[in-house]
Amino acid sequence: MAVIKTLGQFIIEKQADFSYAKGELSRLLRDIGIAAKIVNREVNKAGLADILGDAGTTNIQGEGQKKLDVFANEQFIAALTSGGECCIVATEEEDHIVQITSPVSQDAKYIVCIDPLDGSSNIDVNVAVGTIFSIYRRKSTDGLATIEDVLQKGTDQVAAGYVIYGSSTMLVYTTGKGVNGFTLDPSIGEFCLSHPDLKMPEDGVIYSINEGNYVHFPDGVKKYLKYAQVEDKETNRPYTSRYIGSMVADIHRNLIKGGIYMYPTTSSSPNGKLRLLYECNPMAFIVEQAGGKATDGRNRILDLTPTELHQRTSIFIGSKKMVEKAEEFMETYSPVA
Ligand code: P6P
Repeated sequence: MAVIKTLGQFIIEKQADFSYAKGELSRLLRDIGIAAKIVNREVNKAGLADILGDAGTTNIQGEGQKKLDVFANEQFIAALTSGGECCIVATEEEDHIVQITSPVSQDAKYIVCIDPLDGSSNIDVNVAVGTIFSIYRRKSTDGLATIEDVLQKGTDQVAAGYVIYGSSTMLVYTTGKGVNGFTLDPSIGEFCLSHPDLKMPEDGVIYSINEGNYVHFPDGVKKYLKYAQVEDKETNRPYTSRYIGSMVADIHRNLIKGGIYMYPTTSSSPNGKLRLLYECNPMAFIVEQAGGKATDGRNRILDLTPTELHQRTSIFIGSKKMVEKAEEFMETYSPVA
């Protein structure tokens, strides 16, 4: 009889790994897990509840907000507020940082950057969507935490994770000691350890990119795509193209099977589309902890210095050998559009 290990049990068990604010980080991770279960409940019945379609509002990116991403944003902020371990939330859905000023949170030690519902354009067509989160220590020591506490390099993350609301709902996270995956068992309402010590295959045959942007890609990307499509049995080419339009789902598949996800600069997105703080940094931390690699085509994602809350970057992330091969093409040909 397999022993069930819940997310809560695992977090407590691994608490000894934390050298700073052990109990607080454990509590924060559990708070995120609780909000994920609430969001999952709504995602799973999205077609029934009156939360499909647009909320009529737009986020700072000018993207139409679907009701479910507004709901998800509210749930995570509420969970982090009641948990009391987080003093600031930086979220894709809010133009500015959200100060958690409840008395309990005044001396909270952590900052959370979050994309509450990534890939939300897929909600109405029943395709996997995800939540992405990143956790930093607060650096300031007095008064209210500020944007300076949020603009930290990816190498300063203390934890990062994602939730994928797919054929099953999984929570995958790291605290810098490897990557572990938990699958939600709806019959007991618990995330249970299902993918201990996840490792990304060093190489792969899957590439994920929106080829609709082909004419706008840098030459290095165009050359890499042609390399991927040319037959060469020794290097298992042509590769397979898989693009879901949901970064969490594409990267999760590549984490399990091997592969590379790319969102390069294009002429319409000269700095790339994906956001550094709450999409690329957390996913890069997780993928590196699983043995993969994440760069902007030349520079390590985790080393990039954030200067703005919703800053964008190009990203090449996945199996180490595939990212390195793509970097070779970026190095040889023009690295920008
Ligand atoms: P495009 C979703 O909006 C997202 O941020 C990622 O999850 C996804 O991979 C990408 O953008 C899709 O962008 O331009 O290909 O539709």
